[in-house]
This record gives sequence, structure tokens and C-alpha cells, in this order.
Amino acid sequence: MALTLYYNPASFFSQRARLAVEEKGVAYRSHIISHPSGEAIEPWYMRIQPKGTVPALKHGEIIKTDSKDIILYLDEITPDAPKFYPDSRIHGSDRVAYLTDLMQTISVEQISFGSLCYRQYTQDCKLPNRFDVKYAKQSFDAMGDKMRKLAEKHPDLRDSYMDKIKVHEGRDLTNKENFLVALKECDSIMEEIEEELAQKWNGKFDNFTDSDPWLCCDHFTIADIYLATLLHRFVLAGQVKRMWSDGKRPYLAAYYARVQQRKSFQRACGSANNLYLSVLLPKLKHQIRKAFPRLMGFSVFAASLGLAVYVQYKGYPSWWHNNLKLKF
Ligand SMILES: N[C@@H](CCC(=O)N[C@@H](CS)C(=O)NCC(=O)O)C(=O)O
Repeated sequence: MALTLYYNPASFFSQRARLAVEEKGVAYRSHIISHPSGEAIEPWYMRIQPKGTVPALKHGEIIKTDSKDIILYLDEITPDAPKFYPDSRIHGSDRVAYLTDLMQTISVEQISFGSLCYRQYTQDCKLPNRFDVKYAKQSFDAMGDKMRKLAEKHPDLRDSYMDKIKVHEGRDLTNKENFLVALKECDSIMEEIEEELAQKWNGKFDNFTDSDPWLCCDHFTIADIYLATLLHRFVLAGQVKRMWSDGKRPYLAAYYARVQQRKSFQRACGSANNLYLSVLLPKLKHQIRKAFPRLMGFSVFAASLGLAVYVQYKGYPSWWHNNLKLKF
């Protein structure tokens, strides 16, 4: 049975899930969720993912609604493939657990929103620049209003909408202090990872082959999924200079260069900084999907009207008679 992955190409947590499915090479259907159109809070999606976030994975009746759970589930359904989360018999498995938990503490959303709003702390930021604190607050308020209306209209989803409103109200993604703290915490985590890579690669910075280890093990694990997507986020958020460039953390730089060669990474993250592919196309697709019943209705109406006008002035077309002859 095919998997369906609901995601947005520009979303950080979606990239984790996508990188994982691409790594496993399992067949999956893509359903892109358009955030700007509010698709993630539409009732049909809230019934799949009550938190209204991406990613979500559907496999028959089974639904996974968190990127880490999706990664673990992929391990479960591919018992013969190397494990993202290897068991204790595999050398380096303890480091996988430790570094994954460590990277899980990074507030990536705070860093993304902070980089959008406080450009002075970024360099070559690739995130859309029409975004600022005022715009962010207006969008969050508008989303809150929309969710209140949806909660009234769909009593079965009321609790999910109210929980989501609470989550939104309880966080302050545009707070400058929180952003700077998150960056600082990230700095020290990147330092630990640099040391880990230094031990593993011991002076090797390029010409990697399949026999060279990844962050913790000989194969690509969940820790690599977390690190690869994180480094990619730093690129988009204009944080490369701070995190690894100019010889600051040469192993991290080498890691990013190496992971960029990986097909799975290119497929999972490649379109994230393409405004057309990651924002405009999903928005257009969503609008067409939504307008489809109306478009169909309008087309049938316009065709019938055209035919009626034609018949009025020119009589029945020949194919009409032919069809009638065939029938009777
Ligand atoms: N813990 C979740 C987090 C998912 C998440 O927060 N996704 C973001 C996109 S990167 C989202 O959908 N945010 C929209 C919102 O919070 O309303 C996971 O790991 O999948």
C-alpha cells in the first residue's frame, strides 16, 4: 500500500520526513500543503493531523504526525534496510541517540522567523524579504480569527482548533531576544558536532566515498537527517557565516558539501529556496483544487448556454441529428 506524505517543500520538519522517505527509497505519493492558503488548518487536513502542522504520513489506516515518528515508522516498515535509529549492537548507536536529542532541542522555527524579521543578524538570507515583525503578527492574527470561525463551524474539530490557537498564542516567534538565545545555543551544539566529525573524519575534508562514515555510524542515520536539514536551514536563513564559513568549522563545511551530493538530499531540500516551487505553485494548485467544483459548474453552464444560443439561431447541429438517428 502506497504511502502519502503531506508536506511543504519549504518547511523544515517536512524536509526531515522527505529526506527519510527518499533515503529509504520507498514509493510515496506527495501531497503538498500550502501554508499561505491556510490549507494546513482546513478541516479535511485537521482530521488527518489535528495539530495542523506538516509533515504527516498516511499509510492505509496508520497516520504519523511528527517528523521523528515518521522516521521511526520508516525503519519499522523497511526491516531489511540499515536503520535510521540503529540498535545498541551497531557501533555509534549511542551517539545517534545523544546527538539526535541534542539537535531536537534547537528551536529551528525561532531561528527561521528571527532571521526573517531581523536581517541585520543574517548574511545572504534566502528567505522571502517582504516578511517583517508587523507582517508576521498580522498573519498570525488572521490565522487565529480563521481558526475561531472554523472551530464554530466544525464542532468535531473544536478542541483541535482551540489547542492550536493556544499553541500559537503561547509562542513568540518574532521575539528578538529569543532568536538571539536560540542562535547562541545553536553555536555550542554546532561546536560539539564539529568535534564529533573531527574524530570521525580525522583530517579528511573531501573526496569522500561510500566507505567513509557519516556523523555517527557507517551509514546515514537519523542524526544525519537532522544535521543535513539543519545545515540547509542555516543556508536559507543566512546563518552560514556564523555557523561554519571562513574556516570556522571546516568539518561542518565539508559535511554540507558532502551531503549536497546525495540524491535524497537534493530531492528533499532542493526546491526549498525556489519561491515558485515552494510557495507559489502549491498555492496555485490549492486554489485550483478548491475552485474545481465551481469551475466545472461554470463550464457546464457556459457550454449549455452556448448550445442553446446556437440552436436558437442556427438550428440543431448535424451531429445532434446523427446522434438522434443512431439512438432511435
Ligand atoms: N514536532 C513536529 C513539528 C511540525 C511543525 O511545527 N511544522 C511546521 C512547519 S516546519 C508547521 O507546520 N507550522 C505551522 C504551525 O505551527 O501552525 C514535527 O517534528 O513534525
